[in-house]
Amino acid sequence: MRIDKAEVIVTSPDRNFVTLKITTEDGITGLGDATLNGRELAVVAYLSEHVAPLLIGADASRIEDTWQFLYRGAYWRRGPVTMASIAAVDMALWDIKGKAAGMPVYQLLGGASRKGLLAYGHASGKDIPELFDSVNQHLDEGFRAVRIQSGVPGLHAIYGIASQSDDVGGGESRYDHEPARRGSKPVEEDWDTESYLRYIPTVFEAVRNEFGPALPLLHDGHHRMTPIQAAQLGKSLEPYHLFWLEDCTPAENQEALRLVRQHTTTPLAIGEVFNTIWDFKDLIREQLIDYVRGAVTHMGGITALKKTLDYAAMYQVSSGMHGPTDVSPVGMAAALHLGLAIHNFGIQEYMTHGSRTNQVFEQSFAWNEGLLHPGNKPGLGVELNVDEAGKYPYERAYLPYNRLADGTVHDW
Ligand code: CS2
Ligand code: MG
Repeated sequence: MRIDKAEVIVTSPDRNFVTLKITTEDGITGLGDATLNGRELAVVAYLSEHVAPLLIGADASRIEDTWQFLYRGAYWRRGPVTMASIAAVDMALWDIKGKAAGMPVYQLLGGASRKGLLAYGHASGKDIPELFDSVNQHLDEGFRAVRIQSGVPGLHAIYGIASQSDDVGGGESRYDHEPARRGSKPVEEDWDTESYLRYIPTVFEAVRNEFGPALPLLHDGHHRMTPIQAAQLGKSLEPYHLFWLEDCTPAENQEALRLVRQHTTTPLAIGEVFNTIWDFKDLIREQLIDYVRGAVTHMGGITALKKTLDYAAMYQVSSGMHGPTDVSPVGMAAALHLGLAIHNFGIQEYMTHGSRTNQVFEQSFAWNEGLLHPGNKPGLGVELNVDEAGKYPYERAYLPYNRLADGTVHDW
């Protein structure tokens, strides 16, 4: 099954997406997601200039060997651009192998370990009434778990509040939050950790009082706290029994989690910005996290993330794959196939894509009673409508950044 073509397709229906399309000499096609939010064109260059030429004539059936060739052969290993590029090739080859075998990818990964994947949605609000509306909307849509993000009095624009982002281009307002903003410069947002630490526990108290003790509630600290602040927040949220507290500290300083663990039993999730198993190894081995947040798109593909999750299983650490709108429908499909097959599945993030995106990417996953299923089409089950994609050329967009009241740049 020789590779005949490797095309890098950039489209921007509701937001920018980078997709690798590999075609074999027998006409079988495979898709891979290589979207790196706010840095999309760097991956386009890496794929088009350095990887695609190496794939022509290669044997599409040799997934592991191709992975090792692209990882070790690059000499310069790891990092978000390299690993998103390798991920796209890996996903496309699994898609092709599934189509050639006439099987959905999860069957190649060992078959289904469950009937569907518990998923959480992004509930948010500038204030409590708006937040309650958002939770109710997600429950009405069938979600059985929700992430809670709230505005903080005194702060104008903070991460995760959908109603702030009134336009993501083309005039469509979204309930789910799309952080990247089209434009020539990133938007500046404000932040103050002390105000946040005082306010967020009161939000969870209100949500528990309103929605009861059983609803799984998640929260994203989005890399903004020092280790002791994260320990404080984890402790103050214990009465509300969170499913997880995510990205409580910037991920580079992994020892920070030891201090957080010493002070709180709130479950911890981390890793959406991680790119290889090496980023997770010590955190998993030392039981410093409970959920692996890596995404197929940013962790070097299905091949690499499966190895990381198999390692995590030895330590009873579960998956919590990153599934925001900047993971394309192809990356999402790959996450669903992997999530269905592994034993240590925890939960899947599920931000719904926009209507134009759903026209560009024809998908076959199912959403039923709060559970996602990848579907049973051969391969990953997603096709790219090239003509539709061609209608939406790339538009420069950036993730926001933060400044504290004194002007200091802070983690966004
Ligand atoms: C977030 C993301 O979904 C999440 O957990 O952390 O929305 C994140 O901000 C974006 O994916 C960044 O591109
Ligand atoms: Mg996150």
